Amino acid sequence: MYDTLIKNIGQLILPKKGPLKGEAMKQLHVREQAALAWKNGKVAWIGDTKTASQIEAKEVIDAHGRLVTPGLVDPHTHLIFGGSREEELALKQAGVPYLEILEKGGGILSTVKATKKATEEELLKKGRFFLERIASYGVTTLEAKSGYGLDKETELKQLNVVKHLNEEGALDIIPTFLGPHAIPPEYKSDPESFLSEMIALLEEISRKDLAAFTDIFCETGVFTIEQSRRFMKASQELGFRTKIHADEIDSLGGTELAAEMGAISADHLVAASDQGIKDLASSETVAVLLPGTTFYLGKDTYAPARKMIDSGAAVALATDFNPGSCVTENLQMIMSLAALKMKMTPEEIWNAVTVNASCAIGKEETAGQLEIGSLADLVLWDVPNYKYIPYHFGTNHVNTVWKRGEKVWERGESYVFSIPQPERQS
Ligand code: IZC
Ligand code: ZN
Repeated sequence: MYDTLIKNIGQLILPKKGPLKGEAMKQLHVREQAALAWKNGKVAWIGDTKTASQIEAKEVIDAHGRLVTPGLVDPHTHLIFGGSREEELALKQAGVPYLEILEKGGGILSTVKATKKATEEELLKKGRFFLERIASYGVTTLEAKSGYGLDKETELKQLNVVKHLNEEGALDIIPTFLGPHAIPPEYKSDPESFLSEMIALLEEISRKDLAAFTDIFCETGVFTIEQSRRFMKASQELGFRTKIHADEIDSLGGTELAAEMGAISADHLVAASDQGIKDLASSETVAVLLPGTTFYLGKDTYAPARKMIDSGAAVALATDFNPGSCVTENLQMIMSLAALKMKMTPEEIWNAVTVNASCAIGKEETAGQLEIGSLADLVLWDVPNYKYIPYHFGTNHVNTVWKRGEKVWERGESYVFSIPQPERQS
């Protein structure tokens, strides 16, 4: 006896294990007229709708020809922060660049001030609020960075909040320490000392198991390539795998550095050089692309996803959810931007938000796929096929989300319109 059976699934997406590099990203394993059952939070049976009548389950759900996929994975978010930055919208409209706002003490530094002020309880409440919305968009596993403390107390406060939210168990949240996210004004003339302070925190974070990865913002006016290499080396010596915000605005060579250091992911990469792309393709580093950020910063040049995939790199997609440069929890919107602005195909996009995203956060064994024995993290969508999601943008197509077989979000009874039906061959 299974716990739940979903039958009459029009398309069931069963991605192959990642990392999928280059050409392999074009293959998406789709099973039509399928059914799936789980027990004790794990996928226990996958078959045809025809044979599903032999399956006994406590609960049977009729998908009516709709799409079922693994729960989405969002491998880059800045989930925990105090305050918000809507006042900066007018500056953006006036053409003030993102890095200039930061240089003047706004941007990340304004969120740092608000995060220092917030209590752990306030950050927890706010985190829960965002998590519910993230789940509503079909995400069942995500990464969450610190980086709005820039001091020991507040960085640990952020990481403790992530730990607490993860223990509450609605979604799996993978924590990343992003101490070197900006240079505090009092260290402006001595960034090396600030970096040393952040490096000094690594031992305690490791001992308390508060982060799986470390990350650094390698960018003009923030941290240099040399400083990034120093921080990544120190992280690796303590057993952390590393991530890097690389070549987002200026082409500094962070992509090359990520490959050189064997980073688990290199993120942004809008200004990655041809050499950087080559290096990525021959490395195990996953390129995490964040087209929502390019869109939100009002820029026209997106990360060269086509060049990366055609060169043989593994590409993942993420929201970059944060209060400044990409204020959205909606990974479906990112899928549309990937299609429209980076010319990724629907197959590549689905691999990028499932298996490749799970590889970017070290969860390739448990997240982003549906196999017998894998977690029953899945989404029932109010759409007829997988190509429909990037196509119909800016809205939420989710009907129901399960995490470890438990319903964590559903659209509810308000759903009254008939869904688009897949065309059937007679
Ligand atoms: O708060 O602006 N780019 N970090 C690096 C960010 C954007 C987050 C922010
Ligand atoms: Zn980021």
